[in-house]
Amino acid sequence: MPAAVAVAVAFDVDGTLVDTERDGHRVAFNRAFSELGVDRTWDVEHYGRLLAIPGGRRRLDHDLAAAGLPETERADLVVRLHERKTELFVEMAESGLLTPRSGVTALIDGLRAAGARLGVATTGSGAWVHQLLDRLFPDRFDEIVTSDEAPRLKPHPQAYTVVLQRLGVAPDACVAIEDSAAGLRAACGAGLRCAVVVNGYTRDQALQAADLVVDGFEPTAAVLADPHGLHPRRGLDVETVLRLLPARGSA
Ligand code: XBP
Ligand code: MG
Repeated sequence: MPAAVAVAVAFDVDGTLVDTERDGHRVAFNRAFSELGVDRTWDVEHYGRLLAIPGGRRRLDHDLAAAGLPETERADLVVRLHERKTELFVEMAESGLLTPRSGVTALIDGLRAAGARLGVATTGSGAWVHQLLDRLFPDRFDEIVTSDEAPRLKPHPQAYTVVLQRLGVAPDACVAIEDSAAGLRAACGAGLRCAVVVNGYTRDQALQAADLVVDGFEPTAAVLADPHGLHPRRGLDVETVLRLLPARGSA
């Protein structure tokens, strides 16, 4: 009788566990600009374009360079801006302003009850990731990998490769839950199956490589109203996630 194979689910953070970008990180960046006397404001549309650049520090450097700031003046300013932005984002996390995406906590608890090991693989900085996850998802994840442990940022697969090693599972025994094309590429690059839960910034991205694309963790009204259950953009429940894994040994 083959032993049961450990399975795992690795969650992305920004845009997946919490819809952090538009009203979280973007707002914190703008407050840091204002506090440090930098004449920049990232509106929703401009920040959406900047999200193509992984990592807040790189995003800042790219935008200030595009605004004509020479590298000699940018280097120190980018570090100070990102440090202040991170402090402001932690304050936002601690204020209760940031909440889990609807339905994601129930999925996490259901996967845990089904015996899956749970990990996090994010491009975000450890300084705020641990604060946010401790507050919103206490004691739910077995391993948390941030840009501190995986400095090669998505779409590079390093965050997923590291979380797989720490969880002790093989790539084909793990499903990634992502929100973006960059995260999808990182998960696929590490050999994981991947379900994408889109959001306002990622809905129109190229997601053809995903094993499943859904609008949210809970079925939308259109799905519930669909008598034949054929609506393609259903929610994401435990069985749907575990069905993405290849057949595995049973106890
Ligand atoms: C999203 C990112 C991060 C955040 C900002 O990470 O690209 O850079 O936008 O956080 P993921 P930092 O979707 O992988 O969770 O400013 O700490 O980089
Ligand atoms: Mg993300």
